[in-house]
Amino acid sequence: MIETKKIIERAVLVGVADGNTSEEKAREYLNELAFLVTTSGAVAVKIFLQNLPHPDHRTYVGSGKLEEIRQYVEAEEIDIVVFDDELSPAQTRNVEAVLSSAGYDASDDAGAKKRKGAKVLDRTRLILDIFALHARSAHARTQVELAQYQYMLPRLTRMWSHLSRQRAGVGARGPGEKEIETDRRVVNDRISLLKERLREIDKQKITQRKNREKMVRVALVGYTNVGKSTLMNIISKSDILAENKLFATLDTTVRKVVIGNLPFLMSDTVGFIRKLPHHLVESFKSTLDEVRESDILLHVVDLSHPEFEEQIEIVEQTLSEIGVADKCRITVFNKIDAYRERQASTTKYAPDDGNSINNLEKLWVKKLHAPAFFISAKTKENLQTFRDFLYTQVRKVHVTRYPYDKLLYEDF
Ligand SMILES: Nc1nc2c(ncn2[C@@H]2O[C@H](COP(=O)(O)OP(=O)(O)OP(=O)(O)O)[C@@H](O)[C@H]2O)c(=O)[nH]1
Ligand SMILES: [Mg+2]
Repeated sequence: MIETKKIIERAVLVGVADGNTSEEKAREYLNELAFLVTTSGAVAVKIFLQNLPHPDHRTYVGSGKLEEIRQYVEAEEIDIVVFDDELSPAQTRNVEAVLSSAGYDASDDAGAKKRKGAKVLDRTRLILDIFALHARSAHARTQVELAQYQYMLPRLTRMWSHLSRQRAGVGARGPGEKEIETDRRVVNDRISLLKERLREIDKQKITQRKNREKMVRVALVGYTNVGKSTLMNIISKSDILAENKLFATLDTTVRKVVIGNLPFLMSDTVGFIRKLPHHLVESFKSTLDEVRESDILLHVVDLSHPEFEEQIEIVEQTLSEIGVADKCRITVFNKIDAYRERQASTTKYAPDDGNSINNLEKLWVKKLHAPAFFISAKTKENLQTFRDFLYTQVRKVHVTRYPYDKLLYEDF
């Protein structure tokens, strides 16, 4: 029997701490990039961080730094170099000219001859790659493919020839895997076709949504990996994939939930991230229709994440981008169990006795001018209080829509 050993590609990460980003913050960003790399199936082995007033317009980092990276890539036989920003077509070309002659492409099965050249990926292409990996439904696959082609279009001549030298592995999933087409016209035709297909799917979705009549709709939104699907599973007693991965969920799932005797619809959807590629936001617009058409948004936050405040801002920005900034909002600070653990390991004091959570709650209710709950979807702490509150909010919307039902709920 022939044994095929899966080779895990090794990556180095490259970031810039510029005028707006402290070195500490840039490291935090690179940790997130490392998590993206892990999610895509590779492993990050080293970080290169340069302090610059702004990224170099020709090569992103300075030429000295790039040479240092090249030497490392060559010495350590690195497979992928990932940049923590979307590189311009020119930057990609220049960086590739230096790096693709260094290192080895290890995506061959064991025994096959190794080829020179490290892959150059930017943040956008890595995220597109993860989306391609996780897309299950025809809807999600079409949306990702459209975003990939749109990203490729301005990079076409260089990218196709570059892709043709690569085979499977991180950064090469989706259309790049298929036959290489060199004709820009063919790609444009493909983009039109995908858009047409999406329009068809959208039509079906609109009909589906109309059939749901005027049920109250609650949508879970939030940064990726905060626990949206876990919370959805608990509240709706369903079984959606929840994993310690970025972008585990791509399709919107809608479930009917009944609390007390009140039925409503709850949806779980794709998570947001810092610098979400704009092509993806564009092509995932219809996935986000469920959010746009919902009555109440549950913004789930991972309280245990060191950057949770920035994540809140990013989600708010993305919500504005899709035009739902003013929608009724409940903020759910999740993972208080992990938050306490982190507190206990980083302070000399006794483990949290609940006081700091109470204080945080007061602080955030004041800051947000809106209801906020501190829960753990894992241990179910405070879940009942949150569920009771959700019931009252859904009921408020419900009775405005079905006034004659009011009597039914009067005594509840
Ligand atoms: N410690 C702890 N972990 C949690 C809690 N809730 C969820 N998790 C874990 O966090 C990880 C992400 O959970 P998901 O529910 O997949 O998160 P998501 O927001 O749906 O993520 P995406 O779909 O990738 O955007 C999983 O490993 C969960 O088990 C919690 O309250 N405490
Ligand atoms: Mg999810």
